[in-house]
Amino acid sequence: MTYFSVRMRANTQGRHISGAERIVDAAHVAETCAQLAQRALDHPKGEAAQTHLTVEALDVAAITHADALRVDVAECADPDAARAVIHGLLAPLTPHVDALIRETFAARDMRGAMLVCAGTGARLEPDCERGVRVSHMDTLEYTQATGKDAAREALVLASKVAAHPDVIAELCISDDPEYTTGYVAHAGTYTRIPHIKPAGSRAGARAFLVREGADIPALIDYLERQPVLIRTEAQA
Ligand code: WAQ
Ligand code: MG
Repeated sequence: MTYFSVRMRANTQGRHISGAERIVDAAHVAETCAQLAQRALDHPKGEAAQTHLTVEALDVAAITHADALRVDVAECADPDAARAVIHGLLAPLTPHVDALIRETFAARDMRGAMLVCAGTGARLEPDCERGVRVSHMDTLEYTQATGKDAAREALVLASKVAAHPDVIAELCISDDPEYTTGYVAHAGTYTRIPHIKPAGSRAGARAFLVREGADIPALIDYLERQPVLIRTEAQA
């Protein structure tokens, strides 16, 4: 079967409005284009003035598969409790945990994720303002998705990222001021973290904790370009 990467990005006078992508078979390309085009028009930031759709045939032999992470939910009543949960999960993995958490909460308006070396705490990506943008991933089975489903899309992204042996963990905070559930992915588990930030906060970023000595160009190539289909529990 042929698969296609279908990607949408939309802007209004250069301001990014919306972006989303799927990997689907030929029978679902037209429907997916329609859904993504509609999504750019329905975005809460306003109807996009320009929407770009890309449909790219994938080499089937190049597509790899990975299992979805297990989903767990931490009990957190407020951002202080959330901070303690994040610290508890990440502190065993790097001596630079405090800087990692501080920088992730301080970052604004990045399009991609920070790559942070677990051993040294150094930033590893070539463009630290932009970060590294993960692309070319979806669920193995076709799922119809009309609106934005943040939790589903985040689980797919986190499962692709975690499948690379040089990524030890991920910390994610949505940049939507009203979406206050974030997550930490580590050791096969995606731990949802409610109240990771107060409602109205403009914080929002991702950080990938990377093994010291990793081949960074190879890791970035995997994150940006390797097509990965994620087996979710429903399909197991
Ligand atoms: N690759 C790398 N980093 C990205 C990407 C990407 N494709 N998309 C977004 N980011 C970075 C960027 O810095 C954003 O500011 C930040 O992540 C947050 O992106 O289970 O919606 O799209 O309910 O706002 C978590 C769901 C939702 C938790 C996260 O992220 C749950 C979310 P957003
Ligand atoms: Mg967002």
